[in-house]
Amino acid sequence: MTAAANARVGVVMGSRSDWETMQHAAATLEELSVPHEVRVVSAHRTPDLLFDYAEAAVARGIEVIVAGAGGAAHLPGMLAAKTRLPVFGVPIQSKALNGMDSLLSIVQMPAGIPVGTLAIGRAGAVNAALLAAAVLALHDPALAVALDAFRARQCEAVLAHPDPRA
Ligand code: RP5
Repeated sequence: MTAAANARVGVVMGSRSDWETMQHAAATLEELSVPHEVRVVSAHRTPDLLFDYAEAAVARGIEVIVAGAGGAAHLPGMLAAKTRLPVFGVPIQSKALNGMDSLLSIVQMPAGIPVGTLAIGRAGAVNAALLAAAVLALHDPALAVALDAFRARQCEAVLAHPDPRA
């Protein structure tokens, strides 16, 4: 599923240490059978790779980018600056400031270059993947069915256990 050849979603992160959070984005895409790739691309440590990745993404067939970063989290914004593809940013829960640094540096994009910013941590990673799938599902009936089924399963799981003590 993660083969780069037919990837439609690029899941990128600033460091291997972000994988603990970003694995949840990949797992969600996997559950929906969305072809995706996973890459470490650092805005600070590998700036040229960042430019190359963003500039080549459209031609390689990537349709949406999910980008996780922590601290001074430039990665989603810089990717968005270099590609017209939708970019969804996931603030990683940093040790020093609990992810508030990541959140604010991703969400406060000046007008003109948007980054859709999700919640800090696992919830953001899962929801970024779901948003990416929702974008693709606009023109992919099979994926729309899979997304509806995902939501139905989630609904049924809650309704099946109404008593939190049980
Ligand atoms: C950011 O710096 C990464 O996105 C990561 O969240 C943070 C810390 O990276 P490491 O020092 O753990 O590699 O670029």
